[in-house]
Amino acid sequence: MKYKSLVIFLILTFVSSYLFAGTKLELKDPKGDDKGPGYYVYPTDPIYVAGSFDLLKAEIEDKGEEIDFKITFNAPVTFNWGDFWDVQQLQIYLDFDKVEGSGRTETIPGTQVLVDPANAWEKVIFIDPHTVPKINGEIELKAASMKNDIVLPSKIKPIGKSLKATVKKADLGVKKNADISTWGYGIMMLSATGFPGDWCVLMRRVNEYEGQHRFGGGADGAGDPNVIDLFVDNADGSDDEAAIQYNMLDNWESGMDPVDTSADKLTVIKLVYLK
Ligand SMILES: [Ca+2]
Ligand SMILES: [Ca+2]
Ligand SMILES: [Ca+2]
Repeated sequence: MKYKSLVIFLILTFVSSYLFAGTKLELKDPKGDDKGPGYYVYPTDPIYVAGSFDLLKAEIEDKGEEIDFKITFNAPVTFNWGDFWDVQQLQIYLDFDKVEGSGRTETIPGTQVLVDPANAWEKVIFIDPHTVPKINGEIELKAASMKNDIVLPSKIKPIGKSLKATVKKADLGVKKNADISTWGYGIMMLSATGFPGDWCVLMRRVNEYEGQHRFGGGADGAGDPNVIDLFVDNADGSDDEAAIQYNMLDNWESGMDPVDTSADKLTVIKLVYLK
């Protein structure tokens, strides 16, 4: 009898710590809104294949000790020049508690957006094709004040038109039985570069005019968002979400000088909550 209750106790303990393991979330995004605030254009070099920055779907799965994030866009991942893959950089901002003012509102330097204080984030997952020492060096140099809240995946696998990142819950500082369906998600597509601006953590900038390796449609200063696509609203992928994104990313002002930021005003984004 004693043995039997011990077994039951162990089973219940096991079940409760994995209560939410297996939870799967799916976010969708409309096709063709890979234009930031609606008017950005890709760089001219053919390495920036049409659709490479067009987010379509995010599948998030609780695996118990880890969480998988599979992000799908509208062109296959390519492998011509990067340490791992070529052009995409993804940032996934997580709001664990949905408490106004709890967490950070500034984003990784060079992203050039702010997060609504009602959606203030606790951790950001950084998915970039450079080596871990290079990424950590950039974070140390340019984002030291938030380095403890920037989490690198333990594994990233390119699959067709997707990047699948595996992140340890321990690295996010959350319990094994955290309910991922209550979190807020700010999933953004940027472009990676090994030669970023002085203040940018490996992301490619948007300028006034597009160039071989610069997006166009923004400003030569630093006030314009360097975000090309993101999931918004309830992320059901309906066409109206393109307009919501364009409005959300459009509220910026910028001077002409990328170093003198006194005339800049960053736009404010909201995260996606499925519950
Ligand atoms: Ca899209
Ligand atoms: Ca928060
Ligand atoms: Ca979008």
